[in-house]
Amino acid sequence: MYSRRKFLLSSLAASLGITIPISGKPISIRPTASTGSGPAIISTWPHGLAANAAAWKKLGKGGSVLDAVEAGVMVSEADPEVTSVGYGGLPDSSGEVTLDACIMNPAGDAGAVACLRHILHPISVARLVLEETQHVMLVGEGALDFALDKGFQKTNLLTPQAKKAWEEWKKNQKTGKTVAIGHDTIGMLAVDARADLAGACTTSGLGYKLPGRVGDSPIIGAGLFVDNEVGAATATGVGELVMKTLGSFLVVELMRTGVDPENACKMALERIANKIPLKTDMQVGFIAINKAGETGGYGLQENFQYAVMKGGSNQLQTAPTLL
Ligand code: SD4
Repeated sequence: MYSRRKFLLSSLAASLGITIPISGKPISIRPTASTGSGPAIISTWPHGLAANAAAWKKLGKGGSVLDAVEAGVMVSEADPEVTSVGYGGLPDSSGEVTLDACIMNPAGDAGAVACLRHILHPISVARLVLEETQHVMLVGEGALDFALDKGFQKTNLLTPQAKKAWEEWKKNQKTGKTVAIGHDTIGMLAVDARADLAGACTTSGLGYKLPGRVGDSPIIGAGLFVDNEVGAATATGVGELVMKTLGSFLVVELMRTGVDPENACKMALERIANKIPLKTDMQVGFIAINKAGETGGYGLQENFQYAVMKGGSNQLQTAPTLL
């Protein structure tokens, strides 16, 4: 178990950029994954590159940091090749595509939708929940009615490819074969030239989930958290692990103690690994940014990548791995 003493010591070590031996085993604190002052954008997975480019354009044209993260993740929502987000997302076990999304602005205001069907851009509905209601989250039919009321159109989100994959999955369920379920939720965090932060997270959730299942992505503090005094974090992967540990909130709180973004992500993964029995196919990735525009990410398992855009350069990074 990760004790309070270890936690405090490794936070201190991280803030000082040094190595402290704890329980005879040195905890090595690597320098932060990337440093610099804003504006900066970070987002999950390789499709984050295209999303970052769209977000950067907004920032460049004088858009707000909230406009930037919304425009960024909309690229993945509309991309049929991205099978965990929006159009083209894998459906639930009954063949329905249901979407979860949330967004936070520098003031700490939040909007979210969960289990929303038929709407291409759930992130924009989440933004309207933030801006035009006194609530934080709308779900299911209520979220759909709200979206239609606001002028969103119904769209068929189930692409022929996703339908085929679901049919294959159903066949394999009968024969007992297991099927890998992809994970490429987009979470995006941005800081602008005034050091204001915003974040957005949007997903179709785990493929073939139980109907009605909601993951971490629309839950403020789990899939996304922004605190304009400190930084922001977002998550991808098996949402149940992130929800049980309020992962993104934890990453931000670790940064508040002085831990750099990469090590804050690592320590939140250690919390998961120490608390929850894990299966080898369970992935979780966190990314984080602080007010200075420093960014970092960490994966539970191999192959977690994230995209960072700073000073006009947009680059894919492979995150270090905990297990
Ligand atoms: C969820 N965290 O619904 C999401 C899934 C995900 O890429 O990340 N997919 O649990």
